Amino acid sequence: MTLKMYDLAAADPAIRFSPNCWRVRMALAHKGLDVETIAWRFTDKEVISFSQQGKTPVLVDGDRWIADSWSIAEYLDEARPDTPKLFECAQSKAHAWFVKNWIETAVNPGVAKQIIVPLFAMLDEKDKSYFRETREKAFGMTLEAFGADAADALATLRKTLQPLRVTLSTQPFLGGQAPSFADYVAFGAFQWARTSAPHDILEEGDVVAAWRATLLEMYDGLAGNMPARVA
Ligand SMILES: N[C@@H](CCC(=O)N[C@@H](CS)C(=O)NCC(=O)O)C(=O)O
Repeated sequence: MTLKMYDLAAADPAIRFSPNCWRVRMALAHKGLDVETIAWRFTDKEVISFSQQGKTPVLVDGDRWIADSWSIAEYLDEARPDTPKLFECAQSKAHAWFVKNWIETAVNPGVAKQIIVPLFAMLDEKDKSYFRETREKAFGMTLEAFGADAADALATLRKTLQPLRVTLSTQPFLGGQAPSFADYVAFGAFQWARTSAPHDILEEGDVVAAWRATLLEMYDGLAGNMPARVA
């Protein structure tokens, strides 16, 4: 039975920008699993109410559902043991857990500054007031005020990426010679930026950009086929 995944979309249903959803799209491709993705909007809460929470990604596998990108990766390795592993062993999973937490606490906040205002403009009209209200409450300021120091935040973000840059200068992937879920977690942040920011967050010649380009091309260009906001 084909897997189904609820995948956050912009007003244009073809634009899928969620970093957490991209982790799972890449993980499914890594495993060679077909998935039907369903464009989901922030305010479509009732559509995924069966999952007892209001966020995507949500994966549906027959009569089972799994929410949360990390839980989905764990589920896929358990439920599809004959497909390539996302976590080769307990130790690589522990390292990927560090990457996830580093991305979420050190990288994503800087990416959010770059994308917040342009992403708002891309959203479906029905999502806009919900997005503005929830994010402004979380930030304690307007979207515009939050994004106002995007240029300074970009310089900081590029410095923050140094551990990734140094690592990828001696090995092609965070997973070593082949990508693991750690790569897809990190890649999600760049795909979020690529679909939503009006500029490239990486400088030309950055080894991180070369790694990103490789991942954009993998799996028949699954991620690269998603239109970028910048050429
Ligand atoms: N820990 C969750 C986070 C999921 C999450 O925050 N999803 C966002 C999209 S990236 C969402 O659906 N937000 C809905 C909302 O804010 O109402 C995961 O890794 O999947």
